[in-house]
Amino acid sequence: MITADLFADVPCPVRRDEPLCEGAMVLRGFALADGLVLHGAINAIVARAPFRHLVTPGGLRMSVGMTNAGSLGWVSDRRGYRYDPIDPDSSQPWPPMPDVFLQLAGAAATHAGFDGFVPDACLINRYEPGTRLTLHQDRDEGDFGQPIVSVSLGIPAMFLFGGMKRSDRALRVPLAHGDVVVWGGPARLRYHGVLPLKPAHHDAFGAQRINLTFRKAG
Ligand code: MD6
Ligand code: FE
Repeated sequence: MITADLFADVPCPVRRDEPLCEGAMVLRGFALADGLVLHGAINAIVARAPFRHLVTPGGLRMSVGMTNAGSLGWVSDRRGYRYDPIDPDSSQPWPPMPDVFLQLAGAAATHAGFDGFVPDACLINRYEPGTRLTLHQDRDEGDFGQPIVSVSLGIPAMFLFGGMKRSDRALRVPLAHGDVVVWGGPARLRYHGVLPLKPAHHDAFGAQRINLTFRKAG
């Protein structure tokens, strides 16, 4: 196949859909065209609600830096995990969800077959080289009928996509700048995580990976 050989070592020349399982799909390059606008919007959010390292209910400091935009923000402390309308660091509401976030999340969900997705929470994760996210389920949201849309920006990461039990074997899914994962239906409660990031550099984002996860939390 001439075409396969021609593009064999080009990472992601175009947008392309990659099903992971029923209910979960990687939309390669779906956010690429919005990269610069997203970068500016993230910087404006972080100026008001800086990244912080949350503590798990068990007392461990998370290596991923986190902040939020939208009417609800995901937080963790010794009391547990929850969605809170107020940033506990500033005692102010989280910065509002930028239009570009809402548009992108809605379009990605529709593309993957989940129409009418209107997120009220965007968790913003910052990974530096060496940072990881252990296997977990996303189960603090009110309605598991709503999908999650996850946008990867900056340096690449290896995403772990497991099963319904923590001990189930996990697929390894490389995620690059501009990739979007949409996740819902029968896949909504699958375990997942991120392997420790390898050192790398991205022209706009530097030595970090930023992940936006959009949820309907309330
Ligand atoms: C990350 N993502 O990619 C972490 N959760 O940095 C998540 O934890 C996640 O990508 C639910 C659905 C999609 C995700
Ligand atoms: Fe998650």
